[in-house]
Amino acid sequence: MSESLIQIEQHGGVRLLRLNRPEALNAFTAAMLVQLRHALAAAAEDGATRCVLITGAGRAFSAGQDLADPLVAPSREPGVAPKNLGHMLDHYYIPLALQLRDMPVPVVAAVNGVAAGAGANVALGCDLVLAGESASFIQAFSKIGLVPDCGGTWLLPRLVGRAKALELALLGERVKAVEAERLGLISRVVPDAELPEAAMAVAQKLAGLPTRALVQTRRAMDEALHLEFEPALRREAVLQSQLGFAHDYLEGTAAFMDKRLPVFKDR
Ligand code: LHQ
Repeated sequence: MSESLIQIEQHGGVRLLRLNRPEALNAFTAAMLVQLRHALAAAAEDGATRCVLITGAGRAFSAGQDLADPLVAPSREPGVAPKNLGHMLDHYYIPLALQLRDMPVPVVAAVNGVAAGAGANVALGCDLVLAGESASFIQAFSKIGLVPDCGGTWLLPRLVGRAKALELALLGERVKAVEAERLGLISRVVPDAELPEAAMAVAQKLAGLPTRALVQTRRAMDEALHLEFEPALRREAVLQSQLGFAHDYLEGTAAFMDKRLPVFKDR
């Protein structure tokens, strides 16, 4: 049997997913995207998993779409009909981006090397993005005549503002991890050797926090980006009502009063 394109490990409450085509810098094939979606769905369904951590095998996070994949590679023969790239997005990348946004647990990206094209935007679509010092981010689309996809046009202006977003997307230049952190594109940079441990520590910390509150925070912030101030305040009140009836609020406040560590359960 061929080696799995997504390696899966369980570390307590953390489900680690490792993109695993290192010979092609973990460039996404259709088969790999299907495996990644299955792995995310399995993590979402597993009640013991309270955080997902995504990283890459070898020297890259992901070089984005595999440009040699027959589903997207244009034929060089005259008269052969061009591929409809929108189908690839409709069937693979859009479901993946939505799945990441709707995960019932927080998702962390540990960017261990280059993240290009859709590889960059999969990472940026995670809730927290840690990167090793030698990692980099490339909006590689313009160089091959395409627009940023896998959420890039939505994520980039929100993360870094329109001016920088356009610079990143139009020039398609490599942005090193330290600069990415300075721009607000990612959460944190750590020395390369410390990335696996630092990312796992962050993931374990998230796994110990009240999952439902974390996921509702992601949802509320995404929604608030297109709300006026007062509707955002009212949305917070609705969510707070729901969370206030849940176990984790009782547990969190009880643990504070009792001067002990809380044990959160809600998902
Ligand atoms: C690759 C790739 C790759 C195949 C490296 N494919 N083999 C969605 C839907 C529909 C259509 C199209 O697109 C999309 C979304 C997208 O993601 S579009 C953007 C696709 N990605 C790119 O354009 C990036 C292409 N790769 C690169 O620019 C470079 O490889 C980077 C800057 C990522 C890394 O450069 P180097 O460190 O110099 O490595 P390398 O170029 O030597 O690559 C190592 C190997 O990986 C090499 O294979 P080889 O057999 O020669 O060792 C590359 O061919 C292969 N590889 N990216 N996307």
